[in-house]
Amino acid sequence: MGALRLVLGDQLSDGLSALSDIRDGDVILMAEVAEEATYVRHHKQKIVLVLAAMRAFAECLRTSGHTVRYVTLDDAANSGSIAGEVRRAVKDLESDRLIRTRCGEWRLEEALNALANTLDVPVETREDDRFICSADRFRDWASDRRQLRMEYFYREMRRDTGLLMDGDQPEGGAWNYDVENRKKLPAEQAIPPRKRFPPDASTKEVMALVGDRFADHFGDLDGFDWPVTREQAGEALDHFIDDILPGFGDWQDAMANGEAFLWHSLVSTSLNLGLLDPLEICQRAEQAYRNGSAPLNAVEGFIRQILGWREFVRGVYWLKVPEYRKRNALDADRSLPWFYWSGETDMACVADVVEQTRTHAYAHHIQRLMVTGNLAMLLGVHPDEVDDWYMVVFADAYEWVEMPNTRGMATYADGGIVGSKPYAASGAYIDRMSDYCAGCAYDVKEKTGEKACPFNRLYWGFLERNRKVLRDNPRLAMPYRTLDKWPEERRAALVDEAEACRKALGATVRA
Ligand code: FAD
Ligand code: DLZ
Ligand code: SF4
Repeated sequence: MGALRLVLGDQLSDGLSALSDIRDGDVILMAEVAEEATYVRHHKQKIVLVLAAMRAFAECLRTSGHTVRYVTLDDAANSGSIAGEVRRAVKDLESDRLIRTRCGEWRLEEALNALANTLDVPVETREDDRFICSADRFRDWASDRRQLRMEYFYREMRRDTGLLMDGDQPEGGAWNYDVENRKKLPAEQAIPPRKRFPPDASTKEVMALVGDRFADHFGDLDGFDWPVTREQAGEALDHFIDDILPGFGDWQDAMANGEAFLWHSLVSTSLNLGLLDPLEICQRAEQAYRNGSAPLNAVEGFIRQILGWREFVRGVYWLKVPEYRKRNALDADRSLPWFYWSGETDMACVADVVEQTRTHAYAHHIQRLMVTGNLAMLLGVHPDEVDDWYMVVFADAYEWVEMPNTRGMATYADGGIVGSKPYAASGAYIDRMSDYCAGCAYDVKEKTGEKACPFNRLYWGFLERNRKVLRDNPRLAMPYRTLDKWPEERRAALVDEAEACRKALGATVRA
């Protein structure tokens, strides 16, 4: 008899609140369950990542002297769900209480709250304190604001943590150096090689299991090389800080055909599992600036992603869920075109993003936002289908971070909670930030007709179609002023042009 302490697949942190006061007689429960791999049909590499990291973490716990009940996916008695495994463990071990850390996703949190009402033992649910800003702190910050804007939240977090501060002023005199972080990659610019982590014997075992059980899930398995232990995640971080971070700022928004990683940190997979700590990463980046090995635009830009965006979207998610999951401000009603899965499209930018996503379960932020996200918004794809795709295809996907990015930032389905305007853009943006258009079957200079870049064909029709919701947005005043100067027939023709493009790309009205 002792406490049962639950550790979920994305709670692989030594300092997890559910483990903080562990004592002799307590048992840690970790369970590989089919439900977590199939509630959305995750990329095969995501499943391998989580299960391989869980096995490695369980081994560390055992080495530190803890008792771990570890249920494998192929255990004949496995009930298939976390709730089922908790119930089974409480009964088998005659545990006197359950101690757990709040889940990252609302879905599982609800399921475990429902379970608590039916268990015969008390359940203690502890906060997940592996974030820089607690849920309460965020709620406080948000409570007296009409609009939630990341930039103001970020400044407050800078003050709270002292990161990149010079007394009470921002280091260098500005809070944000984004204007310096929008350079296109010159053709001759060498791209640095990245440290990757080929699978060891234990990970290969998981790969065989996943290849067998989830053969029909999206994505390649063979090239799996993500860090799965805290040590590997630490090595990857060292490599990023020492060799890559100096170029992070300049090329943050750049895209290059066939180049998945560029100067991005690749820390999200480890960070979201709990193998790395967000504050520690920010402090390491700041140190690189203070000792002169990385410039301010790179370090500020990088810290803002973690201290600002990551903490902000997590706060928004827990503030607005579950209502947020239903938002569809633009009444998007189309289905997701098949090429999002197959990659079979003449659009060079989309084909490259889908291909590298299949290979690595990764695409960098601008690819997610301005290629696949922008296109889904311009096409009017229903947010449920957009969410499903983003949750499936990326190794770092968890609803708390995926949904505010997808339903908020990328598609404006939340009606402006996360972003102050839709990030809608024509092909000119992609042309400016990448080398995709030079090798594309479509013409980025053409605005209409079958040969024209689909982003161009869709852009004005999108604005006209969504006039009622977007016309009064001050940040869209300029394009609407342009539209308003055009006669009604021309505006109607733009809607027809967009409709023809939606049809040509297979964005049909959902059944
Ligand atoms: P870097 O570019 O090196 O950035 C450093 C870190 O900052 C990231 O690891 C991440 O932890 C954080 N970060 C950067 N941007 C964001 C952001 N907008 N929101 C939250 N954290 C951010 N990130 C996820 O972790 N999981 C997701 O499921 C996810 N889905 C996304 C969906 C869409 C439509 C968009 C536009 C963005 C999404 N992001 C998601 C945010 C971002 O694209 C990824 O965090 C980033 O690409 C991961 O690669 P990296 O570690 O190399 O990031
Ligand atoms: C993502 C995932 C997968 C694929 N499998 C498991 C699992 O077998 N066992 C587990 O404890 N966690 C898994 N996870 C992570 C959970 O989905 C995650 O903890 C919840 O979504 C809450 O964020
Ligand atoms: Fe993408 Fe359009 Fe450029 Fe083709 S022309 S790569 S579709 S932006």
